[in-house]
Amino acid sequence: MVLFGRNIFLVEAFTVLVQLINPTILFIPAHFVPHWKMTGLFVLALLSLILTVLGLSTSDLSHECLRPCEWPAQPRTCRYDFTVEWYYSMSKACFDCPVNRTDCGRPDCIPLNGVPRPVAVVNRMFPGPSIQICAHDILEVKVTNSLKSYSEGTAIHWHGPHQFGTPYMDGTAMTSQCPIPIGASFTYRFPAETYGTHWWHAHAGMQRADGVFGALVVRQPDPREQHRKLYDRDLPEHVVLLHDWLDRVTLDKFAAHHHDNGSNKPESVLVNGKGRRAAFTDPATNETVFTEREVFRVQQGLRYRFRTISNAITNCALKVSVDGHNLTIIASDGSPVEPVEADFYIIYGGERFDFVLDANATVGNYWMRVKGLADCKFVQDLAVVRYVGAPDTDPTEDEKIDRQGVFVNPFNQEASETAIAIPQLNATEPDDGTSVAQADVIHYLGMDFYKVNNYHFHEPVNYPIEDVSRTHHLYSPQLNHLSFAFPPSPPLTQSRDIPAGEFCTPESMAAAKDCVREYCECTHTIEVKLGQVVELVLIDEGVTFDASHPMHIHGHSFRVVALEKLNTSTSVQEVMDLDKAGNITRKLSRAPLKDTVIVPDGGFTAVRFVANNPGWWLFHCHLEFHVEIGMSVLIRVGSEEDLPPKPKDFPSCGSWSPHGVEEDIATPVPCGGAVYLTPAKALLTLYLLLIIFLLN
Ligand SMILES: [Cu+2]
Repeated sequence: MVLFGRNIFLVEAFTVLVQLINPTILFIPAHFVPHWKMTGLFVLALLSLILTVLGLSTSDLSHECLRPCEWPAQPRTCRYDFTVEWYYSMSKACFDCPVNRTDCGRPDCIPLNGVPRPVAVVNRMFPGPSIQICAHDILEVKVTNSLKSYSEGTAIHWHGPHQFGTPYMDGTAMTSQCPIPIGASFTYRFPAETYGTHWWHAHAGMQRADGVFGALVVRQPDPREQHRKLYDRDLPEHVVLLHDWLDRVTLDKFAAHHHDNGSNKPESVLVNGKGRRAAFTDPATNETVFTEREVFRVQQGLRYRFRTISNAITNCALKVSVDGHNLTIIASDGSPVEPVEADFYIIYGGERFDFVLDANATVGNYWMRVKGLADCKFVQDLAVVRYVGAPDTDPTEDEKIDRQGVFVNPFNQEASETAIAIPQLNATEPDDGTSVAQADVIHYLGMDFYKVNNYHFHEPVNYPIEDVSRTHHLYSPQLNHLSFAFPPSPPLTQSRDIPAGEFCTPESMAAAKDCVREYCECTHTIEVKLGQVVELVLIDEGVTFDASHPMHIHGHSFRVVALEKLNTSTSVQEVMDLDKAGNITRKLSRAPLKDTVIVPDGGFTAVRFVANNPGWWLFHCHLEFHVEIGMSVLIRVGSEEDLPPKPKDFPSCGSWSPHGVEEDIATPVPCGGAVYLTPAKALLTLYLLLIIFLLN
């Protein structure tokens, strides 16, 4: 089997069990393994196979939907159960991990980087279950909220799938649905029509930042896969989730940063939830030991497709490279691009990049370097690319080497021969309606951190921004000088319950307030007509900080038609003037399709999409602290009549205040209490009557 065979289930189950017994014996010939272990392994593998066949496997990579994708497609319904709860890394389930490496693989042990802290997780896994299915499968995920001790609602967003015709399944709390209450469940069900490397994450509170996320890979059958000839293997274990990580719960850091002068920088970077930070001492040898790094195994002579996803939550651009190898970038955010060979690439929060690694080097161990930039510049993580036949040891190359050369997706830097910006990539999907000379509608969206009295963090009388020290200033990341506030009910399902005054535009707010000087907060909404070609020109004025915002759209992919860094700072007016003078060149053919894109600080990014998916779609910065305090806007596509029918008995929620009681519609209870005759009671009565009758 070229991709991976059905026997992956057995192999995978076997591997997990081998790891449980002793990870150090992996890939060691059988005759080196003690006899009792082999017998134990065989029995456990057999048991595991039976459990897998019965659909009771505990591992996400043994799901029946993880299979070579058939052509023509034979869709399956892929069911998952997600239980979201607060848990703990390095918990008692970890016993003597990492001193005893075997203990790190115990059930429910989440070692992370060795630092103990509360984590929000799905099924006590970190990252959460990896969903890997085929295009057109029906994905059905029952999410149960068990976040008891924190009493938070939750929702799971499918980051990448367009939800065309199923907007109710987008999983955005207070936009497409009510948060799932504690103790309740909500079952997402939608056809996986948007192929490629995607992911899922909580879209309620800051749970995503504390661990509620995982991969969602939608593969295509070989004949449909444009770059299929470029690689030999597309393995489920080569899905790579990258992210920054904090030593404490995100809310702690958020509160300290926003209400005081606490840091907003992460303490570490993790690869697939693994990293090294806390040092432990082995009492037997007195040696210092750490938690394990992620290892990716390759066979010399084969070419591998790697799928990387960034769940960065802070202003943390990540630079990815593999020592001794170049990377051939073939897709971003699920959409294929013409292959580009690079030394490294930079990935921002919410983005995905797929690359091919040609395992053509000498058999050995090579660092996969994930180096932090921006607010992550002092942290990095290393994983290992290990060739079959190489020893089970770390590479010897200096951990601090910073790879140079040709790269994709520059960070706050102008495009050049060596710095390939996103619009320089060429989509391989055919052009669409966005290729017209002039979009139907253009919205210029300015962004920066503005010095306004955001009353959530600066009470305007007692501690206004101008009265506290510079280190205590909270600058508001806004879009067109508006901070987004979610309405009291989700607009997709309960627009009639929302007072009209909740929604706003910069123009409607300007009538009441000077939002440049005063803090303005409302449900900022851009309305577009169904079928319109919409262009958003995103301008980062870049005056306050050098932060860059990765902007993510729900419900669509956009074409990135222009991206330019102009200076250390700019203004909306400057970019509008440039445009008016014809000085912004748009790429109108084969512009890359993405759903998340960076806006250079002191520059602009222009994106276009055909508004063909009716709904209310959030468009927002993907940095957790920015979206949390309103760096979002709703894009309403079409009208109420254009929406697909709402699923029956869809949950609702909203504000309430006392205004009388409901009319008493209960059936009057007869004297002595009501007698309700159910079929069972009727049968029993008949039976008793029959006995009495026969006995007489
Ligand atoms: Cu941002």
